[in-house]
Amino acid sequence: MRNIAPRDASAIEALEQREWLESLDYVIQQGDRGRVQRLLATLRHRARMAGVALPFTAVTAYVNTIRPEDETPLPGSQEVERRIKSLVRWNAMAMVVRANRLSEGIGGHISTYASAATLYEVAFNHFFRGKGKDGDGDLIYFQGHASPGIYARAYLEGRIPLEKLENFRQELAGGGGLSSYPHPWLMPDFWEFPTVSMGLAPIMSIYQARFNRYLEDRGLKKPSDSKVWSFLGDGETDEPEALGAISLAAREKLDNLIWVINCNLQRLDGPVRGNGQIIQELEAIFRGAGWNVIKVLWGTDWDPLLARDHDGVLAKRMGEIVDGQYQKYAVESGAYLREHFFGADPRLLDLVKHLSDEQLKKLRLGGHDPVKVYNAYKTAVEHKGQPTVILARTIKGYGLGEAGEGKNITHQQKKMNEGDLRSFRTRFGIPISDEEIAEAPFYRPPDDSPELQYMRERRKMLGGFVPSRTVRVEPLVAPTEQIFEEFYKGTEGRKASTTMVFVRMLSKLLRDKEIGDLIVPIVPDEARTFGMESLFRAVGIYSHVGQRYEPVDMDTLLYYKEAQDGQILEEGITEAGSMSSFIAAGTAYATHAVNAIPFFIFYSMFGFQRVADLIWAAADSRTRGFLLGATSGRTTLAGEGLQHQDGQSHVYSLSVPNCLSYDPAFAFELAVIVQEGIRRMYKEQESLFYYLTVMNEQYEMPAMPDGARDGILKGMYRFRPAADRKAKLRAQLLGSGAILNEALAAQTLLEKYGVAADVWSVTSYQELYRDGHAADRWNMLHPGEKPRVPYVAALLEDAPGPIVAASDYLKVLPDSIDRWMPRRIRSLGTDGFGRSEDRRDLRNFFEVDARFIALAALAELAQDGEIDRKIMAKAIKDFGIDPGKPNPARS
Ligand SMILES: Cc1ncc(C[n+]2csc(CCOP(=O)(O)OP(=O)(O)O)c2C)c(N)n1
Ligand SMILES: [Mg+2]
Repeated sequence: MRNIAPRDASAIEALEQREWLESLDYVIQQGDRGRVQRLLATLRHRARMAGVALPFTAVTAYVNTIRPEDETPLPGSQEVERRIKSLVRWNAMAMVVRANRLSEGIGGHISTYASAATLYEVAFNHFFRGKGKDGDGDLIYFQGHASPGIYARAYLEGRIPLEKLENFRQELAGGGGLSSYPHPWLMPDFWEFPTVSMGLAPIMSIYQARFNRYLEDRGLKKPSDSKVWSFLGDGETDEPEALGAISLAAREKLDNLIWVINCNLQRLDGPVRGNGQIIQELEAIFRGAGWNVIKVLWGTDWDPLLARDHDGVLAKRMGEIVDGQYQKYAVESGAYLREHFFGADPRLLDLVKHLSDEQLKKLRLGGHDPVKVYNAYKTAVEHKGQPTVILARTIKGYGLGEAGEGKNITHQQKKMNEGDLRSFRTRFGIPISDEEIAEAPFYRPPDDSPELQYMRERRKMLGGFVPSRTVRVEPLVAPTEQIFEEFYKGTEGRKASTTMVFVRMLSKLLRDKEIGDLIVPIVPDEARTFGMESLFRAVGIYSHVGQRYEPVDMDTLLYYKEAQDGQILEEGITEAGSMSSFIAAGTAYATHAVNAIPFFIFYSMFGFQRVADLIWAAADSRTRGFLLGATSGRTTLAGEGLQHQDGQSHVYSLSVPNCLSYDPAFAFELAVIVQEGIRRMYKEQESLFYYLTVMNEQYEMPAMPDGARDGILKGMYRFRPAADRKAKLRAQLLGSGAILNEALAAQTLLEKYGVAADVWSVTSYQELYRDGHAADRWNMLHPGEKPRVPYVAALLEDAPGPIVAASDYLKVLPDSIDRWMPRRIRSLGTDGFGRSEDRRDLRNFFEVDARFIALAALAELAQDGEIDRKIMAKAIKDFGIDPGKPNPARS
């Protein structure tokens, strides 16, 4: 090949580039963007095939995604909307300031809403759809710390009275108040979704959008184009849950999902990425995951500057400033901006030479510009085939001026002095006089003012006020007794585990004519572990696109069947995602008037321990349904050891007020509990959910003793009384779950020592504990009335002898009911780290087997002076117990 001189080479390249650009310009001018895209894709492919490595870039320039020439003007009156927004701003600020004057330190946030006001107001006036007549509106996750703004708007709309506004964060005040953050539990007619534990709203919104599709695909809800909106902070995106499921949203093509990330570049302590650019970082992540990304960085004021930026110096400069520096520009003067931002290049200085310092200071950011925000939302709503994320740049504490705008302290600013208030008022044109200003009074124009009329009109056109939670569901007919009958009979000699029993019960419920369609089985890649794989074929695994492949096990009876109307949500390995599905399904009675009945079955250890905060969110959301902790019990799950053996979930679950927890031992117990749960949640429409532990030890399931039903639900009943109730030596043995069998075996062991023991099944320490405390409390407050007796106290009132309680969970569970016992309870449990072993050795290790239960009873009898301590020593020998064994609680 002939050598080309360097000068010639660059000349050739320049020529080449010009020719190629001219060709490209020609195609662009034809006006078909698809053609341009295809052409470039073909070129890229050709280069790659020829071995040319192309650099990967997931980010676009630091400018707006939507070009000014593609924008549409904002419909309606920008001026009235601006005035409405100012009124909301003022009242939101006043709420926090006034609350803190009344009660120092009561808290609240001014600056989050101040930065997000435009993002919300544009949506309220043009996009958020209320539930209207057909009940199918948008589902909106409001950023928790922006709640003052949402309340302030509801006040202007006439939905929240002044007294309540005065009682922001003082919910116990006379007449009631407003909860600090969105809590459906506390304001069930207003808030739909709890959002304040950061990171949870984003993941919940993804699964909510997917669940909306699920209901449509399964014919349980009319198809609609309603959207799920989630508003989050840029700092919030550091929570693993926030971004952890974004690929699911893209994979499922959830174009009914829109995220708005308020990129004020700040979190609580300081900048989100002082030395970097959070917006570019997020753009790369979301584009990489397959989302439609819309950057709204610069306001309309910047458009003419960018239009004249022919050689791209301005865009380049915009892209090289780190966030910490941008924050500095936000608090500095126009002169500073000129010197430090534009001063970097004479061409930049030239671009803005016609603007005064004052005008420079006023150049607005995209997230504060209604036209830019409107166009972003419009594009998002119309976008097909992908979820959309809007990255909107704003200033934290916008409008607070010296009191905090853009400053690092702004997140927690709750006070405004008279001067601050005066400037805020003047900046936003609120008609409050200098005399009144110090009070920071609320301001609401007359009902017939153009602002309030406009607000109401817009909301009427959009289907009503939001947020608003309305339950329109009809109570469900409870499933027939028939479904559960076989479980009352027991297994008649066959062995089964409670997990197997549960799966059988679930299959029967799925086939039920009344409620079968409403059952939503949710499982995170453990269906085979729990023996649920028969359901794959029976009801199908949900997939919006059906099954596009021939499953490898097609020729087997139980093949892996995916279907568009599949019923099972097989979530893969994500407990957080499964929990989010559980919440979406368990609140469908409120969001879609559908009585969906979710059963989320997980490895018990990865439930309360792993995703307890989402379980708390479920409680706050008034979720209904069943959580199933499978392979539960620290000594019942053999082999797996420390990593998997759950001994604490019943302790965690005790802290969730509307969660009822049970540790059933037998099929009939489980049947009674599930039947009652469905009745209470779906027929009586109570806001409860259930946590049931099911185990994998197989044993014969007995028939239900007469009269046990009530006790099963209340938490305890006598399963097998002592054979000789007149015996001199008596004891009471309490067992739960699989450990009940150990108590029964201990009953036999004790007979050899002349001790006649009653055996009780404790299905729920939580229920006993809650009932006991409720009675104590009532008695304390009603001294003149006949005292109430806690259920468990009445049950054991005349029960003679020591009381020994054993479960597969921590000793603190039985200890929790000690107060209502006729004598001190002796608790056996599984405190300590688990081990990988078989069941027999584990129960020896944790000291919860029949021998230890019997020995504990003998020890109590010896302490009472009823038997000689030598008998204890004999038992230790007879039972082969090693007294020198390490304490499992510490080893
Ligand atoms: C899980 C969790 N951790 C911490 C907090 C406390 N917190 C509340 S707001 C906040 C900063 C929020 O910053 P960002 O997400 O950027 O929202 P902004 O107010 O800036 O819009 C923090 C740390 C919380 N609410 N939840
Ligand atoms: Mg922020």
